[in-house]
Amino acid sequence: MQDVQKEKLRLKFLGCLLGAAIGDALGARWEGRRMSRSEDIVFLAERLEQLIYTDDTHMTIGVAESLIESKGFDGEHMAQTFIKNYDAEPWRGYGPGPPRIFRMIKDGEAWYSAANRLYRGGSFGNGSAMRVAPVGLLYSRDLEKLREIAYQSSSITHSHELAREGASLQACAVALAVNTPSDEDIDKEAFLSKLQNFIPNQLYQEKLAQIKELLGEQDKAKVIAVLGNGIEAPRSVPTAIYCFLRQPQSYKDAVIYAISLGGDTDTIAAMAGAISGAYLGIDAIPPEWLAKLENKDYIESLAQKLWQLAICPA
Ligand code: AR6
Ligand code: MG
Repeated sequence: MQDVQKEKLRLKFLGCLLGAAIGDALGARWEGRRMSRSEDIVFLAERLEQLIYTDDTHMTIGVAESLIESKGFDGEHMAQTFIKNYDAEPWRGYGPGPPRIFRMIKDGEAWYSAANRLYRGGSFGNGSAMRVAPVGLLYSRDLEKLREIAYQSSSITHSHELAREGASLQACAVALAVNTPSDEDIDKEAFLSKLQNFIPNQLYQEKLAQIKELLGEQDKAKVIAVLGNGIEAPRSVPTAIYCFLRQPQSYKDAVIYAISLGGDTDTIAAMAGAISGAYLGIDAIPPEWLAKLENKDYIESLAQKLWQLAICPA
């Protein structure tokens, strides 16, 4: 790869992880609300002194740390990284499931089986899709490997098929965004077709078809009714992809629109922000938002190390 190509890729890696963290931190202020006006979200974003992220980013950091330290996926290492991070900052707003799984693993359950004991058939919450962006970045040039690692990283806490497929779909969207040059317009239909070819699950297939139908839709209530804005992976991952595809040329518009839909705003904005940042690169993120992000330098350093690993695998 030429140096100029490598540098463009670096900016995309930074844009993805920082874009996800900012989406999470901005969205967290609106979590659980109904629809909001874009002007109100922008107004609050301008007034906030600091952008404090939640479990979405905390776990994304864990995924990135583990992939970097292990030079690839190591389930035991990733599970222990999640546990270490959770023990240090349990107040980040974790969903109900993961802390229970961390306890089981601490008590001796294997990392690959603990999650099966939660809920019926494992969790289908969006907790494994919200943190999967580093997998999408690192394996963007090998979608079968990406699928396998997305499944496995999901299985640590979310073993239900809908969570595993949701995580792989989000990782694939990040990878396609990374692989599309930012000075090239996104072909929305081609982007959706590639996702449809990638995902075997029927429900996600239907959701991707609905995204296409909704691209010109002005009525947010209809978007929410069809795609959802909830905590379940199938009611949030397709929504995040939609938020990106609606306004692919503006990171700010994609994230603000995601938050304006209400519901699980931090997670949907984090996932939309990850895809948008991966396409447009860090330069598309408003500098005043970047400057206010908690632990920005650390998140940036993780993105940088992931990039180094991606261009020069061990
Ligand atoms: N059956 C019934 N309900 C379920 C099932 C199931 N098989 N699986 C999940 N749920 P959880 P997360 C419901 O606990 O995915 C933070 O706020 C159930 O109500 O695995 O890590 C983040 O910002 C369960 O409590 O947590 C994200 O928004 C819920 O889905 C979110 O939490 C969440 O599943 C991530 O949560
Ligand atoms: Mg959330």
